[in-house]
Amino acid sequence: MMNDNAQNLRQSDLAHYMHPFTDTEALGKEGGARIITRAEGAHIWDISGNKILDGMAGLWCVNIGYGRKELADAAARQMNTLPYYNSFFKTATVPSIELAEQLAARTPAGLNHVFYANSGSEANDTIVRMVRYYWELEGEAQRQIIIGRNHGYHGSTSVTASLSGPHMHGQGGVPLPDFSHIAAPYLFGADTELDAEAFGIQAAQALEERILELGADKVAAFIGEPVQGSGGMIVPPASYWGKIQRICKKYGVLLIADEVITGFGRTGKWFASELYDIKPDLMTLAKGLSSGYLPISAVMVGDRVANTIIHKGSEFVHGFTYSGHPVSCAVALENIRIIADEGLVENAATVGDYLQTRLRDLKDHPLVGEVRGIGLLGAIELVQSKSPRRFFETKGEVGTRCRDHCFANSLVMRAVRDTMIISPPLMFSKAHVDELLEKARKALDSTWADLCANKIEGIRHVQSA
Ligand code: PXG
Repeated sequence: MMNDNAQNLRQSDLAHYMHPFTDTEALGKEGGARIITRAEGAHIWDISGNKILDGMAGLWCVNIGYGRKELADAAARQMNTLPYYNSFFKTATVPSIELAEQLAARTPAGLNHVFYANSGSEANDTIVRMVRYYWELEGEAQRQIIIGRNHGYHGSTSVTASLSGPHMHGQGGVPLPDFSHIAAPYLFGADTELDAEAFGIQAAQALEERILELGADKVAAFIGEPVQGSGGMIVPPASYWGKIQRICKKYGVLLIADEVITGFGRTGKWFASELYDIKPDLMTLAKGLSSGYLPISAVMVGDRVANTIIHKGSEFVHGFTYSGHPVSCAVALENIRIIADEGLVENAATVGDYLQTRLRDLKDHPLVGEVRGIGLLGAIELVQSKSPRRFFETKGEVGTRCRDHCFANSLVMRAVRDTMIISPPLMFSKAHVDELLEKARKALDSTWADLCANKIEGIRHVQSA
């Protein structure tokens, strides 16, 4: 009965449902989607009853873990009181005001205003309009260009895909004009003799070079994720952000920290901007803001931009029907309460340290070129050869195979090219880390066995262990 149902659902899914970032034809050939039916804590269950450890917290978002009834209750209470009202036309709702106050208090100093949206993409789209409007009001309307980075990810609307790195370009008329990209501070991927400190400075210097190339009077802003997430978990050297900040200041360029992944405890601090001492003019929040229980995002607007827009501007012609949705705001408030009351940020720091230590145990594995991470963000980069360092030419095949082995071992780990990514719920315990590492090693062993048996398409095994 259950299996018939699963089969029918899979067929219906293939017939009607276009998934994001999915090759639907290939999915059909593989037998269709894995259907997830329930979740509790750090585990999810599929329709066949398999219990799977979620090493990705959904899509980097379920920070408090699954199954928290308090959030369902907060949503139900708000739905029964006021399911919807907007914040256009001089109105507001109680939860949207309370959440704005909370966010202004919790985010780094100077970020005192909030503009709500419903996704990270909408928030970053909002930022692009806001930044350009700011420069118009400041009498420098020619400052249009926003500089992002290779491997950056800021969303998939036309504007935010343009902000994102070149891996997001090439389809559907993207990139739009007036976006520029510099290299990421990706030490392991770079062909360099520099140490981390010097490399960080050099990577940041690329921003100054680009600003000068474009003309400082044309550059509106620089955007970066403090730690790049879906581009392959790129943790910058300690020297990087300080230098970036100095360059932005020197040329008056606005600094945008996209904390969609790193916000709300992921790195062991409430916000990664604290970790790297970044003082952004604007900050993007989504995902962990509601732990993914409902869609909501927020732009934190620093005093410099807010003062101009509020005092020099008139109406900012921008907003969404669901900006500041009261139910999403009520859920976000309860989520933030849980993160604070249950010490989940501190837990992310402590269990995160344990995760980083245990990850290093994998360095002896013949496939593992590097492990890296911070807090409850981890990455295992797979290479064809450790020394000399050689990456797989078929970028992604080996990672995908490893991810499939993870699933078969009841573990969700995401593959970015050939880097395996870990971003679990912040309520993860050391026992969860142990479970994850045990399953990850098995998946690595199975991937290695496939490689040695030349079972991965396009790759001939040439490495000696
Ligand atoms: N900024 C960052 C840093 C993100 O990681 C967005 C903005 C866009 O948010 P929305 O809510 O519009 O998706 C993201 C989203 C993946 C994956 O496969 C990552 C994201 C989204 C979907 C998939 O790693 N990050």
